[in-house]
Amino acid sequence: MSARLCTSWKGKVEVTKDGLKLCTMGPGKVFGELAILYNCTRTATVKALTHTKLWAIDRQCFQTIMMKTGLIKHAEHMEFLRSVPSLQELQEDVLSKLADVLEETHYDEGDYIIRQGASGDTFFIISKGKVSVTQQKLANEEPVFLCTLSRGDWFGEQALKGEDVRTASVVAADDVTCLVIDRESFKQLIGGLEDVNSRVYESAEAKAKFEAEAAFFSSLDFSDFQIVNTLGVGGFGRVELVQLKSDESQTFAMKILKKQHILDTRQQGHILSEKHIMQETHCGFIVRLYRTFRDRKYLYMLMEACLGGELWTILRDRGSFDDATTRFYTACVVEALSYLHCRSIIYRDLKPENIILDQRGCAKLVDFGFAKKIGYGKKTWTFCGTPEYVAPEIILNKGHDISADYWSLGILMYELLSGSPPFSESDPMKTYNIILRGIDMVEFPKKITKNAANLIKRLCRDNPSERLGNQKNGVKDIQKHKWFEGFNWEGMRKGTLTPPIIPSVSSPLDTSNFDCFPEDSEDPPPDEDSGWDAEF
Ligand code: 6JR
Repeated sequence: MSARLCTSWKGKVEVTKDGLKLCTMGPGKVFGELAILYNCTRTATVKALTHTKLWAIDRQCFQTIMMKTGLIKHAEHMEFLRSVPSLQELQEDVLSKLADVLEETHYDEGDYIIRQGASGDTFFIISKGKVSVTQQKLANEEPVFLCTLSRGDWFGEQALKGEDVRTASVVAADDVTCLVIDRESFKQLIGGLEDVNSRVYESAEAKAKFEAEAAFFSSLDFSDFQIVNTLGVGGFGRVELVQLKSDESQTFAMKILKKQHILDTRQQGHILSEKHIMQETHCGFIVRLYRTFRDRKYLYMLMEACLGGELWTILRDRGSFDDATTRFYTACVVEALSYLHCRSIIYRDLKPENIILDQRGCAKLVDFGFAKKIGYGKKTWTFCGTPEYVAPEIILNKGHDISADYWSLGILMYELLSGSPPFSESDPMKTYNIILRGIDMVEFPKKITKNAANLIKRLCRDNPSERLGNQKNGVKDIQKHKWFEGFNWEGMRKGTLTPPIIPSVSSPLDTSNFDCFPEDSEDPPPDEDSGWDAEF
């Protein structure tokens, strides 16, 4: 007789093996499954103790049902996976593989799904319920709550990306179902996804600070500010130094953009991306964007005021910088680029005009009009940047990625050390021509030291994959270069290193480090309410 799986609904049976009694079973218990599941001979003997009635399913039937449930589960998982925002980029066949390898796991409220400090080999996607993420700074300290995650969210990638160690604890906040994926499948199927790959977490302290700050700024109204003076003027509009009426010592830079001008120059996409990128960016070497406002004529960006002035102005006044001064500013930019690149953001507009000093003399990147978030290992094709700073692959329209910023970093170093960029001609076409001839055709002035020249040449390689910063060790290769030997990176990050130029800034209202601009006498631009800026 072919093997059958049985469940009794009346009576009692006894299980024995080699003459030894193993157990007795009453109504509702299932037996006979092992031979069916594993296609082996019966592992024990089952004997009726009383008059017994059973339900029985034969192997064929059992397997058909199991297969059907398997297919149904697979289809369910597919449908769910398709709905997960971070997995949108995955092809159907990859999703199907994922649905094959994942395992569904259930947790009750209070269960630890992940413990901070443990080593980890799995990645989780929540299909039901909520989890809370907490973190302890020290083993005996109270854990700090970080966030709640729910259906469609995922976690556990950090241990698979880096050190193997769980960076936080994850606890089920109610009945939770997770789809669990092992390290190998994660690496092959998910690890390369933009969302998963570019997620970087802030520490609990930083998070708390930025949340409080965000709450403060969102409580303010446009009319809470008044203009102090003008910091800059361009075709786009103006940058004004503004102060809080309620606390005049609190000043900010308010960038005011004419909506009609944005539309005329088709910059809508760039402006929205600038807002989104800057608003998420919390780096000491990048100007902060606190919040935005808009009305019918203008968009407003409320930013950190950096009253030390533009690096461009200082360079213009001094002609060039010595090695140590250039090293400090270059290091600030390296920090900023490394912050952005970790998050898959290319900056694309490096030049002295876009670097400003705060009152301490620390350099920060400003103007994110060309910044773009790109997928891991992806390229982009928009031609942008300033001719003198544009990398050859952009000119040749070959597609570019974060390595284009390292090219510009080399150009920046050269310009700061010598006073003008290495490739510079009266018209952009000529500039592009000499860029394509390469850095080895440039004669370096004497004041650029051997080590500096070496670093510039290793940043400005024609082939993007040969550029320092874009190799296996990333930005570390730049930080370890001979030209930076002995530089106090940690002091610069913490702000304990004294900057080479300390600007004179007498108060939060002092705009003397900026050129003078006439008051706004232009006619106001027309209203623009096509609505493209709804998310601004
Ligand atoms: N931070 C998982 C969710 C956070 C969060 C902050 C941190 C670390 P894992 O928790 O992957 O396991 O997926 O390490 O494999 O705000 N998660 N929110 N981790 N780490 C983790 C993430 C998920 C636990 C978070 C997380 C930090 C801050 C400063 C070091 C230093």
